[in-house]
Amino acid sequence: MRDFTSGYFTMNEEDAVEYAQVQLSFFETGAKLECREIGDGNLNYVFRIVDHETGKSVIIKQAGPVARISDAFKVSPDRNRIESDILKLQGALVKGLVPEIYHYDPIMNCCAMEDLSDHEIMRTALLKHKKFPLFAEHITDFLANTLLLTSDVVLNHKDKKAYVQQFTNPELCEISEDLVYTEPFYDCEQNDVFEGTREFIRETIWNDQRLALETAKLKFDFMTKAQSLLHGDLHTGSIFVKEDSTKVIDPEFAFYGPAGYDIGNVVANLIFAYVSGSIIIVEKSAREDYLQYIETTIQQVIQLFTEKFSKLWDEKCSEPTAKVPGFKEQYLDSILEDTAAVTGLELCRRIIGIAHVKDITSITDGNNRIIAEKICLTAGKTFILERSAVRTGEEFLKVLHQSISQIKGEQTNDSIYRSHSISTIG
Ligand code: SR1
Ligand code: MG
Repeated sequence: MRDFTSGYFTMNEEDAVEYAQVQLSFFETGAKLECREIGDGNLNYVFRIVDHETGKSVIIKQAGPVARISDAFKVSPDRNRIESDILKLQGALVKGLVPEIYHYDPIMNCCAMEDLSDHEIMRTALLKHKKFPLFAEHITDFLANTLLLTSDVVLNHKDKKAYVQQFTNPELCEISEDLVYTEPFYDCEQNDVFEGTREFIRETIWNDQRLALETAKLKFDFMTKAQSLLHGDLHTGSIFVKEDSTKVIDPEFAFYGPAGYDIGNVVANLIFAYVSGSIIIVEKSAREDYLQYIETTIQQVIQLFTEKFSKLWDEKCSEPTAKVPGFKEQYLDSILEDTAAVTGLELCRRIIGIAHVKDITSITDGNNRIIAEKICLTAGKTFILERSAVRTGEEFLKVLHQSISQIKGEQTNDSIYRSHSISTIG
């Protein structure tokens, strides 16, 4: 019998079953449980435990002392507390869009939560070119509510400062400061560059002093702008979807930062799906149909967020100075500028840095992967440098289309690139 109460250890599948039997009052006593470790993220262990007789199931998520992606990342298992706390808070702020937390254990650094196995990870689903027409509606409910209702615009300022303390997350923030804002923008040893793209990265990203200056400014915004309680890692691997439902998971990078960080992550990861689909889908009408869906979704995410945030502000704003005419518009404008910047940062860092996205790495033809990477980097750099000119969904799409045209124009060998797919949308 394992002792779960005297000290932390990382569990295996057998331990997780015993944990569920002993520490959770979720299953019947004596239930025959089966467990599988299903985590495919960079950091944690995720156990799915099922009682096949009753059909009941639960997820136990445990934070290890080092990241799965590399032992070099020593990350405090306290992130599991942050994740449990924020999921409870987000569940109260916006119903039905996050998993329910049943139990948190500060010794074993694990939590038990609702099993969402009837959903699929959004990145995996998008790689199969599935469409989720309600996604933009759901994710903008999540973004507008969580980002506005945790800010000084709505909260009593002492309560907000207590949240800032509760969600101070130095080690996970340091990972983002390094992996998102620093390493991709110089020839850092830890970067993981696809060799065929290296020279383009050197010329376009590493040798650009203006880009270095702008990313430095953005890094200081990330570290100092305690605007909203962020999810902190809202890529399509942190979102579960099915046709009529969206669930945001994995908020262990949560902290108080610039609201545009979460929105920019959503938009950038839709762009990865777009660039990937534009290259991988061979059949013309299927490709056009899928790309049209992603374009509409990007456009809707920006538009619906803007509308919902503005309406919610009118209903919930409690800070008198924030009611001064013009203040809301200026505040929203700055969130959208940050959104454009973070879209650019995420597009660059997933190509250059250590943590990639399958949308791009699963492109097996080397030349096509180089093209996809160059499109992402060109768009990424433009979003960062031109962020003050990007506000609407159309403007986001314009940067994407122009980047595609620019890279397409540079290709000397058209046979490696399905130009007809891009010219219909460029
Ligand atoms: C060491 S963690 C690498 C990346 O995985 C997470 O999901 C975050 O995106 C982080 O940057
Ligand atoms: Mg994660």
